[in-house]
Amino acid sequence: MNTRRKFLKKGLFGTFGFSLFSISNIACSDNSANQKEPPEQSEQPLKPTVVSTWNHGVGANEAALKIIESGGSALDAVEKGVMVTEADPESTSVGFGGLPDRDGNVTLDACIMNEKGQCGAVCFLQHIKHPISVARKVMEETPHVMLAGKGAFQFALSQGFKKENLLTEKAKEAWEEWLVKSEYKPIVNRENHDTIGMLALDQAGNISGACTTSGMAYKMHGRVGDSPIIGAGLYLDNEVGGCVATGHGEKVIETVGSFLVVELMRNGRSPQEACDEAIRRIVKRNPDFNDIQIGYIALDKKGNYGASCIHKGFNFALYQDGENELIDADYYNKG
Ligand code: SD4
Repeated sequence: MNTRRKFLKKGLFGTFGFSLFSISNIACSDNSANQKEPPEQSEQPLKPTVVSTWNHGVGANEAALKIIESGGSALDAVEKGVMVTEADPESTSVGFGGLPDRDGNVTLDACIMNEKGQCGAVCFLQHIKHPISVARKVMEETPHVMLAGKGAFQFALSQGFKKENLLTEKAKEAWEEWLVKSEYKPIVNRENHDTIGMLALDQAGNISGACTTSGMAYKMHGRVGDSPIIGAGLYLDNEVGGCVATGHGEKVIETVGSFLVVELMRNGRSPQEACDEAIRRIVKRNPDFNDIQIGYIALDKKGNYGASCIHKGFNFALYQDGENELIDADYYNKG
């Protein structure tokens, strides 16, 4: 199913005032990723928007859009939005129910960033269901940006968070099955509901972002991915826009992916062009890119968005103009 095409139909015949940007965005998705037809940037007035990664983004957006529609802040929206996925035991790559590391521990990474450029993060955090809220507390209640492991856990307890067992039966069974071969191999588009990254643009024109994950399944104990690292899993600048990443975290860190996308936008690229370029940089450095999946979503200050990935299969949820829909991202590997 080409959800972008469905989206275009709505844009042309259904939704009042849908912008030219949507059309150019779709045109871009139909081109080969190597063809450079720069999508037109809309000069439309501000459009309050929420974008987030994967199928589970739709439910997360629902919670976020309620806040945006009632005039709330983008920061509250992204926190409340991703909390939906963190609490969902069916989502085996975020929060409660996340697949454990190779030793059977669920360890969580998250970060949050507001329109003032302030940020907070936790990594290698265990036993706390909502790492995103701990990350926000780090931002608001400490002089630091990131707390890790035991220190992050102790801080969470001091802030009133409860210690919980996050390893569900389903995740435990999957891990026990994995133990038989104990082969670590990240799988492209695994289960199609990985890390949740979200960007929101509120009615006041401010942008904020959040990113939260249980990381790569069966990783080494202590491994931290891109998701809690400002500039890698998430970055934004309220003068320009923001970006979130999902996928093979090591490759995102190596290219400081989200920062790169925002800087490309600052230099005049559209969100779509910036995401495409950041994906090409990873492909260029990794001749073995067949085994690597990365997805980026970017949003600028007017509500123009873009998304790109290496292999077909990455999708994202977009809330804009009263619609909350799943869209297939453009992808590099058309061969
Ligand atoms: C990580 N980027 O820990 C995360 C995992 C992820 O799609 O997003 N998977 O590397």
